[in-house]
Amino acid sequence: MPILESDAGLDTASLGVSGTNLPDFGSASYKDAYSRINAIVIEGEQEAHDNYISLGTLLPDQAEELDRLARMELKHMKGFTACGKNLAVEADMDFGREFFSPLRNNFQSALSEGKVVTCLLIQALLIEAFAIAAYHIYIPVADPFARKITEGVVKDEYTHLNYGQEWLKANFEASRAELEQANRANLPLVRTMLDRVASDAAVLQMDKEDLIEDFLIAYQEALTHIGFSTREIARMAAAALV
Ligand code: PL3
Ligand code: FE2
Ligand code: FE2
Repeated sequence: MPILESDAGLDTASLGVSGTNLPDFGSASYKDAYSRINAIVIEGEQEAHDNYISLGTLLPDQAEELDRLARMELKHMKGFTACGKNLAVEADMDFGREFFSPLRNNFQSALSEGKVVTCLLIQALLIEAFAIAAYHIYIPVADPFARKITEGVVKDEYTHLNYGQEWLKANFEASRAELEQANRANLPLVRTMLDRVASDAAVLQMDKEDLIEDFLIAYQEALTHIGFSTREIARMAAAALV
């Protein structure tokens, strides 16, 4: 597929006439949207690394395992950095940092209070479910280089979600009240993040409703596994509607 220099407002990505179903990865509008999405992903992977290291300070007996998870996140970050370079896109890292600031602030205050349950809900459930949804929806519309990288990454993200859900399952009764509270405080932030990324994601041919659906499936499956009932999960999901 030829990658053409496009005129503003008339690029093949938005018209979907590139000859295949894939976007025009070289168009100005694709690269502009990618500069923000790529930054979100790079920042998200970097913060995920930092968060797993921080969790190791709250769970010293788990520090080795958490260190292993953290190292995977650095590998992801490097992979997605390469994806941007491959498309000659410069990631807008100021945007990426700002995008994550509400969740980052909540994680940091939970960390300073030693609230391991809240930290796990934010990083291992919400952020990982968000990443799993985003990467799933991205893979079929990614350029071949990024598709290969993202396919490798998404497998790891299940490992991370799984880590959080197993710990919370093993400590369910003691964690239940804090989980509900942390969900109420943080699920609306994820909803806002999805809303904010929707227009750029659309340029990458990623559909917002698909993202929400995939996110809710991953998140609700995790809550089920941890031990919540269907009714409790419905009540928790409703926190995102307010
Ligand atoms: C945890 O391991 C990583 C956290 C990253 C969060 C990713 C959010 C993604 C937002 C929408 C992105 C589309 C995917 C495009 C990939 C270049
Ligand atoms: Fe990751
Ligand atoms: Fe992860």
